[in-house]
Amino acid sequence: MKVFLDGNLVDEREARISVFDHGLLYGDGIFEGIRVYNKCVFKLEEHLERLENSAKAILLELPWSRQEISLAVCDTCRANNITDGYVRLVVTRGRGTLGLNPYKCSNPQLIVIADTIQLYPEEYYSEGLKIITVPTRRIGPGSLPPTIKSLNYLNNVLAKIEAINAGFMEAIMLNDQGFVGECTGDNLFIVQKDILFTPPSSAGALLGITRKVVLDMAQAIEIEVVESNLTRYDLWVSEECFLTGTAAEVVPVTEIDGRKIGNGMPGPVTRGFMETYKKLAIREGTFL
Ligand code: PXG
Repeated sequence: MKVFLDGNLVDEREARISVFDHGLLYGDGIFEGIRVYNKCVFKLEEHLERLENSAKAILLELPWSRQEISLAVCDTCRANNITDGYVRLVVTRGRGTLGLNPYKCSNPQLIVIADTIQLYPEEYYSEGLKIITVPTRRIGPGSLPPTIKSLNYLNNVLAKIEAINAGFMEAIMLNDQGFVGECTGDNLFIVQKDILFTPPSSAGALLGITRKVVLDMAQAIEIEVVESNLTRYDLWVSEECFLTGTAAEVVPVTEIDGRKIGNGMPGPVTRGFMETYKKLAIREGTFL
């Protein structure tokens, strides 16, 4: 496999990063996960815009133009013959000294990995996921804005471990106020009385690209959308629930904390979004 590193496409075995890179030493960096459908990169501009915002928020000056990064993504996909796959774009703070000071770092590193994607088992989409709330709370916006897609995922990793150890695939993370934030790598939606609800970023949600696609689809079909604080109770008594993410796309949830959601099967609103999303994903995108 060829990966893009430091301006070149190199064999993955030759792709080396300094042990003094603060991306490794302190998780000081940012990333994006992007899908390729049918030789087209889905929502590339949106991902690059979010990357730029993440960089700005952590005072990391990107030494590459958006066009250069875009080219690196497309070149890496082409070099690996990716027609359908997943692109992991990572920007690290670069090589520095021991100690947190990012101003001692130079040469941020741009890494692009383009691979095929391991999709979730089909039964999750037909039967729905069973998920639970876990003890680990989402880091509050006052500590780390959830809108920054940073390389610090330990908070989410701990929550994921708790879910897996309890026999579940995915975890709901609450914020310090006890409101629903999101899942470990997906945003969360519920449907109640024909209204679509999702937590705002102030509650701890990443502003997901897939979340935005769903919000736009809802607007197009005139489903009312409310971004508001949600409690576990709101989830338990919801008629429908689903998760969104670049890898998962739109995945139904049919059980939360042992409570059946709706009739225990994916509901009509969720199924509508799943279908429309699939159609959009293969129709739109930046051609490789
Ligand atoms: N919340 C979090 C915390 C995420 O990391 C999403 C929501 C969904 O956002 P998008 O923009 O994908 O609709 C994410 C998504 C990876 C990886 O390994 C990426 C994510 C999550 C887990 C793993 O590339 N990002």
